Amino acid sequence: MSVIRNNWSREEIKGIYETPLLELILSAADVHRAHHKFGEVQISSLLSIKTGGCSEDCGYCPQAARYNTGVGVQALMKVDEVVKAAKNAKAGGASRFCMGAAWREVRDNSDFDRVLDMVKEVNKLNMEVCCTLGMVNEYQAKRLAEAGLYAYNHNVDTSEEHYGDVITTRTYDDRLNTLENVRKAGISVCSGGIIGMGETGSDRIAMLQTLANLPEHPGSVPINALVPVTGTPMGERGRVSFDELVRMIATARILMPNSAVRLSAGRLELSIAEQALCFMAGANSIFAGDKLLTTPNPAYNADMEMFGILGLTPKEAFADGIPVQKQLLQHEQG
Ligand code: SAM
Ligand code: DTB
Ligand code: SF4
Repeated sequence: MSVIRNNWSREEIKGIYETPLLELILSAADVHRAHHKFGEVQISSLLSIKTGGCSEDCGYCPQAARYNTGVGVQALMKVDEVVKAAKNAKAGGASRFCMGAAWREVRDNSDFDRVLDMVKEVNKLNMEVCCTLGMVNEYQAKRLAEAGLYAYNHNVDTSEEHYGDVITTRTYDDRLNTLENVRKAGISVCSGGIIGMGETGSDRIAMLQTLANLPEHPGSVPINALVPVTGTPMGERGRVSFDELVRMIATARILMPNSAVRLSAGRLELSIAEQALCFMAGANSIFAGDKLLTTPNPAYNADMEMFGILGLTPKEAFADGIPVQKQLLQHEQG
């Protein structure tokens, strides 16, 4: 077992990140085997509950109102439609259900009340419920926790240094504050980033340092490869090569041994062999389903075929323990 540390230096991380690829994969695989059931992969299902029309200027995002990407605006979904989607996801083997909204931040209005109802209902299906709704304050995080939210996704996206080249409508500190509010509410933090946005190797190392030196390691760390979408400022960028993705995953695995490392956006471009290297290097979670939020993802059947070929098994919900809030809720419900 590796010691869990929150004081990684840039030099140490650089040393790991720059290890020759196969050796890096082997080291990460050792850490992975010591801390997780090898070959067990969490299937998360993603649903965009409110799409497009977002006020922010995130340079990668097809849902920002200011970019002409062809993504239409869709108001917040109804609770019963969401529950139906969650049931379908569960039937397909998903143990986590993540609801995403194209919001800058949560506001205390009837839409938020509806999201809280969605959380309560999906929770009853015995799935790990996750939301990604933009910034939240302490009080909103507490309300989400009380509704039974298991995890909250809010990515740091890139390094603090590179951040201003990607987003100008909110700061890196805003992001870290949201993560702190989520952590304090007892919700599992899900935070990672995107590679392929013109960042340097040092930026990637700095981003991993930010994540690994949080007061507690995030419960899950999504590593996204940029999906370039025409109309966004990053629409013409090339795709990252698989070895860069593997290197990021392996380094994240070594720095944060207990976290789930999620091979997130960008899988459509990867062969099964390339994904196999990602799983070897410590990835143990994916988003399954034909669509991410607005962009395509591998077909469900193709993923199940990959699970069969590689001998991967879906991870059960709550295998890492039931959070305090859910225990309280279950107690109340008798
Ligand atoms: N609006 C909320 C927010 O920004 O926190 C939640 C939804 S937002 C789409 C969630 C995350 O999706 C972003 O932080 C980013 O990391 C990721 N993402 C968005 N567009 C992407 C793209 N084109 N390629 C890869 N990842 C992307
Ligand atoms: C995360 O890190 N990746 C997911 C999830 N968290 C919300 C989103 C990826 C979105 C890719 C672009 C799209 O489909 O709109
Ligand atoms: Fe809005 Fe989130 Fe997209 Fe940024 S990433 S534009 S906040 S939906």
